[in-house]
Amino acid sequence: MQFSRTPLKRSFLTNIAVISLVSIILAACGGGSSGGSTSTSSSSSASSCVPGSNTKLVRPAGPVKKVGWSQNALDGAWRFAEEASIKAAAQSHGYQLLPMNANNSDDQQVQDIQTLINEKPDFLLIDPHTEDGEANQVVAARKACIPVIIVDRDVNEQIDSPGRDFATFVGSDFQKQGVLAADALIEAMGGPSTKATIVELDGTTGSSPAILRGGGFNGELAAKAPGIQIVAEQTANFARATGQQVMATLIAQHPDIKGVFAHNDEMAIGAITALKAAGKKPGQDIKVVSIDGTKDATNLVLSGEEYAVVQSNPRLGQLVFDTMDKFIKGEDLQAWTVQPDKVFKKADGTAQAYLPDAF
Ligand code: GYE
Repeated sequence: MQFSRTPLKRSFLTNIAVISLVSIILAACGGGSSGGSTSTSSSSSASSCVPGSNTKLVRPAGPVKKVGWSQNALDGAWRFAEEASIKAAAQSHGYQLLPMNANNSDDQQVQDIQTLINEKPDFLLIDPHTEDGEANQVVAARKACIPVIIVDRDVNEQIDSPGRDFATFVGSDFQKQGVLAADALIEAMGGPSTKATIVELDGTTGSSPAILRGGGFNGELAAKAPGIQIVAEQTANFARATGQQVMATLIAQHPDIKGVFAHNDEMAIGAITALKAAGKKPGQDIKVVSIDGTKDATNLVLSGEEYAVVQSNPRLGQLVFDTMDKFIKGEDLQAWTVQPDKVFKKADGTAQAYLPDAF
């Protein structure tokens, strides 16, 4: 594993530990009646907030109208589905959305968030490209008295704290997705006592799904099936074409591999194309597992070329805006508002049942 961050950072246990610690601190300060919340009595109203020097999370002063939305990219089925879901939910909640698209660039996203802060929205939603790239902008929004929800990908929580710099994180448990992907690949390859080699295609370096999916997968594989060795691990930036290029090189270098784990469906689809071009039979001599739940990948599961797809539901809009409304009303939020995910395979009928919902 090339990532230095602990793979369990975003696990439930960690969150429970964070939540407990915050509860203890709140209780010690005489505040915070309900356990498990982070953005409670410490948050004040934006009306009494002085932009520039604000140190606490604030709740909007009046009715919310304008909501800023900083999207890291619009480059594949997952992001298009997420974008559509955010836009539809903003509309149904009656908010004006100010959308920005950073095209997979940290520099662009930093600028986008600054532009949104200058627009003085009542709320800001940020889906960060990487954990570190936009972390200072979340602090900038807090200083400017603008409440933030982190959507889908997390920020570096050493820099940004839930309950101080942002109200909550709304998204999936990426670490768990990595564990589920490892379990599926172990099963596909013949069980925990299998001896074989595989390769791993990483998502965007420094992004929370790449860090946590990789960590969850590697930890589970080492613990459950130590005879399955990852002989190469390389980023393909969550992109189909790059996945194809990288896989073409890796299969030439490691022709005997029996499995591929791709951090997302797009890279798996590219990898399957490259494997076939190299004369391999994905689904027979090489098993492939990936994460997302796109229509294209689900169809590959149904055709037998991919073994399983772990869901990462991009339709976060309703949950994001419902959570925002709770915060606006003064309710306490969890540090992490989780979206549950499933596994889709051919053999048990789950892929077929899921297909009509695939994006
Ligand atoms: O898996 C990928 C997208 O952040 C969970 O980003 C998301 C990931 C998703 O580009 O397809």
